[in-house]
Amino acid sequence: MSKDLSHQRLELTDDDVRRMYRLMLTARAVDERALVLVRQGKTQFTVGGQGHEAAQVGAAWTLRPGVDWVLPYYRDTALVLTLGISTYEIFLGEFAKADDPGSGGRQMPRHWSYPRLRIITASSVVATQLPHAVGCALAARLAGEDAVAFVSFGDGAVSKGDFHEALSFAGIHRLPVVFFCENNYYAISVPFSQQSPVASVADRASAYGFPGVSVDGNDPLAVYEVTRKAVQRARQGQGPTLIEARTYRLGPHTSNDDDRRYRSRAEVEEWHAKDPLRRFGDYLISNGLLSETEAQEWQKQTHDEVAEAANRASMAPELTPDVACRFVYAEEDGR
Ligand SMILES: Cc1ncc(C[n+]2csc(CCOP(=O)(O)OP(=O)(O)O)c2C)c(N)n1
Repeated sequence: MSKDLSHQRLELTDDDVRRMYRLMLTARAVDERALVLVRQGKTQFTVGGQGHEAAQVGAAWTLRPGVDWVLPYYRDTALVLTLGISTYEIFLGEFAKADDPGSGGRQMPRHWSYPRLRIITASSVVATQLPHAVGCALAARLAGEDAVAFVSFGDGAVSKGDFHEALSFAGIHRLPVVFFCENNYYAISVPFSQQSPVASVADRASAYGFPGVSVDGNDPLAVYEVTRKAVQRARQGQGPTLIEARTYRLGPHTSNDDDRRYRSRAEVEEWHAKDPLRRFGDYLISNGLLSETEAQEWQKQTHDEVAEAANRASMAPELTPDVACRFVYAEEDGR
């Protein structure tokens, strides 16, 4: 049995890492179920984060839900599950039900918005959440709060003007922001090498006067370590950090995408061999923190729990036509 107890060095308990793994399994089960529902014609569209689970759980573990401002992007299922959104709530969004807490069924799925958790909704327009996060950080500072703003985005976002404006402003004012790039090397079909003249996202931070760090995004403990440091820096008034978590999207961009048209199967297989679920499961098992039997039971339990949540959400009340257009345009009574 190997004795590589990295989590103890990071002051994470055995229970912490078990819960992290369980969340990763749950997120994967949500994505798999959601794709099945689209294929069955029961929902219209979905977007999954298969492969990103380690990066997201590791990062989310450093945040204080309801205190820190969180501006996630559509791929962040494991991140929001870690912060406290339930699988049932996610499926209310998948089915565009009236009780969907994100938008009451008006937004695309996974465009998270949960005021109680200080999760701020993002536009579908890539990178717009970055300047919003900087605004949250500035507001927190002006309000005298010690809240940190955490914003996540894909590698495609770093080619947008919003990215540069956000990092520049945050750098000048040393704002408490953590910029978290989930670099999966593709912006739909465009490989990272064709949209960035430099190989590392993290290197860009030096142009704005704060640290940038690249980390293995398929290792939740490595991500936890660098994000914790970035959050501490932000809280202590030392300013922003740019983190680049290197990972891979194991599935298509969305349910509308056919990634066979732009990625070789050999490349995808290579990354399947580095699947963060398998890696972290092996870590737990080889260190005696989870038994093989328990691992199999957890697989089944998470799938069953997710199927039950999806089923319950499918039966929730529909959004009715008389209210469907509310909150889109200004209303006569000023609401
Ligand atoms: C400004 C803008 N351009 C194009 C799109 C269409 N679009 C949606 S997602 C996406 C790819 C984004 O890739 P990335 O930021 O790397 O995140 P990933 O989906 O790979 O996690 C694109 C081009 C958009 N939503 N907004």
